Amino acid sequence: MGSATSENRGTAGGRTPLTDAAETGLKIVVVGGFGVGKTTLVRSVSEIRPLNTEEVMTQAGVGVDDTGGLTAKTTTTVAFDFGRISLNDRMVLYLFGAPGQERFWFLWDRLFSGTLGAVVLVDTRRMDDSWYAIDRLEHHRTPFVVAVNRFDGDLARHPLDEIRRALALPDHVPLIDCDARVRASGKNVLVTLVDHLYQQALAQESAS
Ligand SMILES: Nc1nc2c(ncn2[C@@H]2O[C@H](COP(=O)(O)OP(=O)(O)OP(=O)(O)O)[C@@H](O)[C@H]2O)c(=O)[nH]1
Ligand SMILES: [Mg+2]
Repeated sequence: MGSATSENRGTAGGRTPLTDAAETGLKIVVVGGFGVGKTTLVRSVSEIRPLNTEEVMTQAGVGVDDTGGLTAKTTTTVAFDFGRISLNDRMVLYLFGAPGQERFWFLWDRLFSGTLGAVVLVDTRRMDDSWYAIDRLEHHRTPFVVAVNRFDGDLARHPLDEIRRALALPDHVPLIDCDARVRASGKNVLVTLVDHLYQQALAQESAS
């Protein structure tokens, strides 16, 4: 899974017990097109050994699975990923990574049940794959942030404002860059989402 950095090495394999003070558990889903790095993100930030349902892609998937542009990818999520991260002593996020392939999308609506917020991961090489995720989240009225997983590291090639326009994202939806392989970067995505949820809750409170 990519190159491990000193930041993510060792965290996913460990078993950090949940602190006694933990009182707020939030369910978060990570969605997006095929191969954008959803499993990678859950793995790199999770403080428990994540549950993954990866299967090796075989010849049987040729012509069914659209692997265009993803020559190095050998496995795919067939149900979901599950991980956990404590943002602070009291707030714990339960992370569910969705399967990206179209033939497993029927699982998504169930996965959304009880979800407080979502991360949409985007790969600029396959931007169209993001539409379905954004559409489903808007349908469920689930607040979300969009994180661009920069596979080539080239932030200048597709600036964020260009991506915002291409995805027709309203201004209030946070849009950030990330590297799903790096724990600190993945954690930053989650903190951005929690901040967004908090701001939304405040806005709703003052409106009522
Ligand atoms: N170069 C590079 N590779 C990445 C990055 N993020 C993920 N990868 C690699 O891209 C591949 C796809 O990542 P996954 O995490 O399996 O993607 P996924 O979205 O879970 O895929 P599905 O579940 O099949 O939809 C893996 O081989 C990762 O190591 C990145 O930021 N840069
Ligand atoms: Mg996956």
